[in-house]
Amino acid sequence: MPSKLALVFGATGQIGSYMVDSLLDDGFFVFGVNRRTSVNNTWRLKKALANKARFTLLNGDITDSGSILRVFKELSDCYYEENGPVQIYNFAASSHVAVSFNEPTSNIDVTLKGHLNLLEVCRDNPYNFPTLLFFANSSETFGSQVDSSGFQYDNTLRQPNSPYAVAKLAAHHLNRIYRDSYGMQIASGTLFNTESPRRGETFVTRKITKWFGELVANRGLIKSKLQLGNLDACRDWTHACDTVKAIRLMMARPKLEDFLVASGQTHSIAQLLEAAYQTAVDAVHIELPPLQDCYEINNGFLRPNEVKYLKGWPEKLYRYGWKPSITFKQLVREMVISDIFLAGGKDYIKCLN
Ligand code: G4F
Repeated sequence: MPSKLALVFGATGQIGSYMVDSLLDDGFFVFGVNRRTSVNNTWRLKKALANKARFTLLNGDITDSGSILRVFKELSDCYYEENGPVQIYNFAASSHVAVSFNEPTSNIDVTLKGHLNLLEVCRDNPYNFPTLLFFANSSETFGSQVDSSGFQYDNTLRQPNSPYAVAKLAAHHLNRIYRDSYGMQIASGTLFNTESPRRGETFVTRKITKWFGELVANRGLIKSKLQLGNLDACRDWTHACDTVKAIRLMMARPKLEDFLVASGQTHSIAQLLEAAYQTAVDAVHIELPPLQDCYEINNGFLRPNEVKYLKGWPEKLYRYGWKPSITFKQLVREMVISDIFLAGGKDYIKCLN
């Protein structure tokens, strides 16, 4: 008889894949949902896919209710009442903020209407198994709002600055409405920026660490400069493993509620750039060019409207004993070293401790 059941939408993405790993480590029987694409996008699930006994990757699309229903049917065949409610995680989104300005309709279709489809299927679940639902909300929903203390709190006003953030905020409110109206168990976790070596290459952290990885593999010779946008914006970065621990903790509460996942610290993109550069310099035994020769500002990476400053205070998580285990410096180091390896520059690394 299988153990506890979990269903992860967005399983092939960064946080989704770490969530799958965490649930499998904890003995869950996990279904991941993957939207069919012409290119293989399952590299983050290498470990999970090797666990044929307890991990199944299903094709499905959150924008299509029929496909969600078919996933629920598969799940119902493995459901045993004594194992408790099925845990459902929704990480599926079109998560690139800048892209949402150019493709607002498709962003809202996936991020908002996709989640609404899931809420509706959970509400009228024809297979009757009880569910605990997690929604990955975003700190982008705060827009430019910051408390006078310099933090965003659970109750800080949310005033989105992008189509993506509008979609996330509307879905966040739908969660509250479905919880209050139908007694559904739903947690909406406002995630501040979440990073790791599995981060997509177009987000600023990974874009920077990948570029330094390639610089090292190229023995310090610059092929073309790193192109960046706004270096003054500040972000609150947490390692994806810590984010997943926080979400699991909140999903284990007897009554699900909304919460923030943040490190409580903020750094500018310029500080991130400097930290990644210094990490590379310290890690290798070849000479790297001065930082100012490595990058240039490209206005094409500026956004029509920017969120300038994010720093969250995860009050509820602190109360339940969570705090991040990986510092900003350790996170940057892990990403830079991983990217040096990936680019083929491991022979230039001095030592790994
Ligand atoms: O890495 P980013 O693209 O992440 P952003 O926009 O903060 O969004 C991420 O975090 C949100 C949670 O806070 C998630 F909801 C969202 O899905 C995503 O995971 O950009 C970070 C900052 C921005 O201020 C951006 O303007 O970096 C600045 N930036 C400067 N140069 C750049 C670049 N961002 C990108 N992607 N590429 C650049 O070249």
